[in-house]
Amino acid sequence: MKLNKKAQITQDNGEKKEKITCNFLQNKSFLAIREDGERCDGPVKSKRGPELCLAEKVMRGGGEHSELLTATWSHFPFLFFILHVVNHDQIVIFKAILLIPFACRAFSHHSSVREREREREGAMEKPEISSTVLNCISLSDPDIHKSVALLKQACLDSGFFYVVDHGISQEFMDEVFSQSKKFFDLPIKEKMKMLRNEKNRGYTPILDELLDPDNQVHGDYKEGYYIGVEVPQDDPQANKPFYGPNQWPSEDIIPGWQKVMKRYHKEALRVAKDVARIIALALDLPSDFFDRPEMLGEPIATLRLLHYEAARVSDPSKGLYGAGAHSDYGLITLLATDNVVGLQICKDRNAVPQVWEYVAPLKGGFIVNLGDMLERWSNCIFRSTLHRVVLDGKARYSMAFFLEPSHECIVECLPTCMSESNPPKFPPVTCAAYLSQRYMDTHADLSSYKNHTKVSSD
Ligand SMILES: O=C(O)CCC(=O)C(=O)O
Ligand SMILES: [Fe+2]
Repeated sequence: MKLNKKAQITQDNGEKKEKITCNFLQNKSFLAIREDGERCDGPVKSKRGPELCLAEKVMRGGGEHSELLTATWSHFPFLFFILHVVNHDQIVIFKAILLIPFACRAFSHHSSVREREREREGAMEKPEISSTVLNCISLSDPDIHKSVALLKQACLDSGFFYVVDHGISQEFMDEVFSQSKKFFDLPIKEKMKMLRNEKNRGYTPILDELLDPDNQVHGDYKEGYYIGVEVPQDDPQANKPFYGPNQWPSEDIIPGWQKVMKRYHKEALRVAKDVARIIALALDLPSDFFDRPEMLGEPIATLRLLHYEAARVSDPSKGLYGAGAHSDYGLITLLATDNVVGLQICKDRNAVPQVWEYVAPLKGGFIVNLGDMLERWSNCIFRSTLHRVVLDGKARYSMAFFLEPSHECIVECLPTCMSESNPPKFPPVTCAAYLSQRYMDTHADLSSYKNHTKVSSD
């Protein structure tokens, strides 16, 4: 950017006075820097004018950069004039002071650049986000009709519901969270040794994933770890795109980690299949519809541990998110979270403005959401809902378990979800092809980590 003007103002905050240099850029933007070289955030009060400058820090491309906040100078030309003349001829200041009432009037219309920014944000997005109320399905409830009715209503309404009484003890859940934290606490050099491979197994660093390129300035502020179905390298099944051996941190580094994660993967798969049976009933299908070999016979079932770093504050108005808006790809996702709030859903992705609601964490329970393959199977009768993670600087841990069908499974409109007046909305697609495309669209190219892995393995 080209620097056009420079001006100094004195901020008087009652206790001390400090000089602030404002750099005007192409008469449109400005950057305020204090005497000590610090960038100045927030409104600066000056004896000569109510508010002058704002600067914003944003994170871009993984490193810290500063971005200028654009101020429309056309709204307050008088103030600019004051700054301009003060800088060049101190005597003219008295003439300029006469203009202050006009300047103040201009400001009373536009109380501050920041406020207008906020108003603009407000017009795009509701600033106060409420919590949604989700149906809760108990897997131990003997009244299956009740469970089916609750689940069906949730699938039609939000595509999200809670599942409790699933048979995984709280003690074991706590153990899995604690082991997950141990992994993310490792030095980055250690974690990079287990960088995600072409089978999507292993570590995904911060910013690796970009879920919502239209609204995000860079990737998600989260790191993750993928654990899939364990298939030895010499097994013919390992040729399939989503099957193969997992990567495991060595026992010396985190003892017991592999055993805990393998057990959790198995337990979560059992719960997910239980939920799939209720979904089948809700779609007027036999309860074991998804259990058939060509469906969930050899599922692609992926556990993803997630860690949202502390001190990374999300800001939708600036395109900064813990996880960008997306819908999941498969049949269903079982999400276990710690008690840090952050998950938001948008029930109607086409609404303008979009309305986002928080989903409250539920200790010991799963938040379950439907994926895009189920939306395709059900011809959009069941909803695969947009969701994202917005954080206020607290660290957060979650574990997503994605249930997708067998590689060769053909995802096509279910017989109970089409009619003459409601023909299939999507062409049939194989699970593996669909999934490969979705992963490719959202994850960084592995070649971009070449230098990192070289350094880590040195
Ligand atoms: O961490 C969360 O709460 C959500 C994660 C998520 O949506 C995902 O991994 O697909
Ligand atoms: Fe998700």
